[in-house]
Amino acid sequence: MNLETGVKNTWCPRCGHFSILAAAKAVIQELIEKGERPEDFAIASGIGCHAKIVDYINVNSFYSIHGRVPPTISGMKIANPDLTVIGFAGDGDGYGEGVAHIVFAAKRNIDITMIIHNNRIYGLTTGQFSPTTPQGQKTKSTPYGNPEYQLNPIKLMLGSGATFVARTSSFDLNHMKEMIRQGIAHKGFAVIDVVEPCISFFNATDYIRKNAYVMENHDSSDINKAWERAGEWNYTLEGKIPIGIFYKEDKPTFDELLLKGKNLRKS
Ligand SMILES: Cc1ncc(C[n+]2csc(CCOP(=O)(O)OP(=O)(O)O)c2C)c(N)n1
Ligand code: SF4
Repeated sequence: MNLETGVKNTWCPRCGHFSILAAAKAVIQELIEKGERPEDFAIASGIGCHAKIVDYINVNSFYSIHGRVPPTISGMKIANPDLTVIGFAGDGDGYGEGVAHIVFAAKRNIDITMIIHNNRIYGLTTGQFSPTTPQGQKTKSTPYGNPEYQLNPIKLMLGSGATFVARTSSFDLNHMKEMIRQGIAHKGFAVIDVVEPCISFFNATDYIRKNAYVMENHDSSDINKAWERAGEWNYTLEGKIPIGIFYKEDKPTFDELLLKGKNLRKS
């Protein structure tokens, strides 16, 4: 089964979105080779350069509206709980425009996977600062430097109740694939923050390449340790970037509880 769509790719050369596409496609392909059918998957994206990803993967997909990936794929999951649903969002899309949606999807622990293309800038609209743009960064909309403090989405997701919280780097394809594999396998709300460059408007290629490292000896079942590790890097342009699973917990999912409730009402 070939997941190519034949649609012309219009991302800038070396954009981080390419490796996210390669990793996501490889993992979906693996699952199909293990017996899943292409129609067992449904994917959706928000609005931004990242969103074009749904045009480039040949499974059922929906190009949604800005920030609304979590409710879109939540609806898919509730309507057909047998589907594996994966959402793709940008940092502007997921942590800015749609921040309430991602917080509430995490709070509900609905069984969906969100992959965040975190280039720390609004790419499609040509370089305005986003929630994860470091303070002081000069962008098109902050020519004297971003006056706002940047958001740490790992802490946001831990605080919202997400039961699988991971970070990876677009420069480590194998690691990215492993995080996506595990995120999809996780029963509950999984979020994978992919740190990547926007070549045209925030090219942090060298910094990310040089500083991302895989966490070792981290106990991902301990929320306090997860919080501590999340504070090691605060989405600046300084210091090492730990990647891996910060936190993982098994607990009943929203879709399970909702459907159980429905069955109970029927009986
Ligand atoms: C409700 C709404 N507000 C604003 C926009 C304009 N807009 C389109 S894409 C975008 C930013 C996308 O940035 P991001 O989600 O980080 O994705 P990237 O382009 O970097 O991949 C904005 C503000 C819109 N389409 N809809
Ligand atoms: S503008 Fe940035 S995010 Fe958009 S395609 Fe180009 S490099 Fe990628």
